[in-house]
Amino acid sequence: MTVHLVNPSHLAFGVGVITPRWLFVLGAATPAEYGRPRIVDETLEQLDLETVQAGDVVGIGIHTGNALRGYELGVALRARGATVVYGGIHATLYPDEAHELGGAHAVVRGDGDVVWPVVIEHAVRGTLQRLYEGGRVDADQFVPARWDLLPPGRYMWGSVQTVRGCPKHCSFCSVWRTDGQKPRQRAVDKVVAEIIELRRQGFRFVALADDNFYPVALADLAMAERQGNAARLEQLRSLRAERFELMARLAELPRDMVFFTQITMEAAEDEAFLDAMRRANIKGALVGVEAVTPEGLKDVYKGFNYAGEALVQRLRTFRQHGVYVLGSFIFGLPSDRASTFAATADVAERAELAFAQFVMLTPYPGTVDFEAWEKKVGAGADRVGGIPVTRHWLIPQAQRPKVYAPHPVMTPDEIRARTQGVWDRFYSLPRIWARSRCTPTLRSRLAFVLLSKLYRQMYANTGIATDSARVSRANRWARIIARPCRRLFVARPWPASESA
Ligand code: B12
Ligand code: SF4
Repeated sequence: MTVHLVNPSHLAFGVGVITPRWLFVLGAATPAEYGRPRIVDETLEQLDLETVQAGDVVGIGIHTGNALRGYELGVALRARGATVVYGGIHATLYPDEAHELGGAHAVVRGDGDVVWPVVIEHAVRGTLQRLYEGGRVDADQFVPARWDLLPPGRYMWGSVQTVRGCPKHCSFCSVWRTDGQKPRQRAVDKVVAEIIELRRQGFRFVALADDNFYPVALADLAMAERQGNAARLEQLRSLRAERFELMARLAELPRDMVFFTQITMEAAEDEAFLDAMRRANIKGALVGVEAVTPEGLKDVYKGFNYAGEALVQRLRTFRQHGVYVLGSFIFGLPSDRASTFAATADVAERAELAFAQFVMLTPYPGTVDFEAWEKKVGAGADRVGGIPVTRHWLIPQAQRPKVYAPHPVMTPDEIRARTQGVWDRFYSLPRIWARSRCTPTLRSRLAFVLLSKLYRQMYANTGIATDSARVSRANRWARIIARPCRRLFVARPWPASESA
């Protein structure tokens, strides 16, 4: 019996930017007695069904965007006689769907770290349950990833998690509901050990795959103080101290390591934190800017962000402290108007962002936005090929609409076309070249240009969905530039004896 772990994707690029961490965590959680688990990441290459035999156990991890491909695989693998188990955020939200459409024998909700060995044992003994509750495991039970299972030469960045959970409650995000609002921080030693292991394999770039690297804002401390809540204050201070301890340890690693993470904009007010990030070589951060107007921020319950000129200043603060920002913006909010697009592009440029992504408002299940939308459209939801748009992930990729919620003043096509325009403007070659000045050498400027183009090809998912020629052209492009791009990120592996 072989254990297979499959990350589904309808598009394969041959090379991946970031290692999908769950594959290597569940690989590590697979008991040794079942042999070496087989890892398949379809963002590299599609699964060859022939490699799965009757009696094998296949774990398929799905988020909403790749659920349909996951179900297709599950049905085919079940037909081959394999035992099919689903997990991941989408299976957590819709366990019945995986049974009805994905040929599931079992579904795991929540974290897989502790429950996965139990599921395999039940599968082998023939005592499998329909549903397992993996729950939210404590930070000291997070299983460190098994990086020896990595296919060689395929990824640019490793991924290590330092904290799970986020205390905020943004309306478009499900993380605070699934991972919880209580930050679960991993012990510093365990995080550093994994980073060193990745460096031994030649990874210089590591994504800190956290929901929010900054779980305790200065405003949270001030609030606890104002409320005279000594216990809460103590708890927040200790979480904050652990962050500084982690960053101090990262700072001791060789200077060629580069880290990237996701963080809320409030960190810009915390100069001590930003300085610690710089010392730790955390050179980049995805910051959810979302909207550039106060109305837009209100739309997404992100009132803790800034708008207008204050926003530009906040974002520049990161840069002044040596942290380059990948700004994330959402288009299609009810308060957006035709003028919002150019205004957003202006802010992205004036704020000196290194990278940016412009996503169209997608109601993801498990979010406040999704629930409101589903309730509002009800049984009258538009249908594509008989599938209501409130189950958009079940619509085949090529026919999937790009804009879901009706907008008060713009048509879906207008929102899509204007969003595309902003991507095209931000990632035009002259603009990328000008931005690449933020890097020190010609080699790194070239890396910056290649990465910018790759990022745009992989993530600007705003093209006309039915134009499959365009999609495959973009895909081909990404495949061509992905390999040389990867070479710019890796380094000579450390010998096993070398330590930090
Ligand atoms: C790091 C990250 C990224 C990175 C790296 C992605 C990568 N290659 O790994 C980047 C920045 C590239 C990214 C991009 C995107 N992301 Co992202 N990302 C994350 C983040 C913060 C952490 C993921 C992670 O590595 N966690 C650590 C691992 C160990 O945890 P895990 O994946 O949850 O797996 C555990 C359990 O779920 C379970 N499990 C998982 N699979 C399986 C399978 C089986 C069989 C079993 C038993 C258990 C199991 O066990 C695991 C261990 O406990 C999550 C937030 C989150 N809390 O999940 C969002 C998240 C997954 N991303 C999300 C989104 C929306 C995106 C984008 C679409 C954003 C965009 N608009 O472009 C893209 C899509 C990229 C793609 N095509 O996959 C959403 C997904 C929502 C949804 N309902 O699907 C999340 C949940 C964040 C959010 N705001 O809601 N992302
Ligand atoms: S978008 Fe970011 S800050 Fe908001 S709840 Fe999700 S993880 Fe937290």
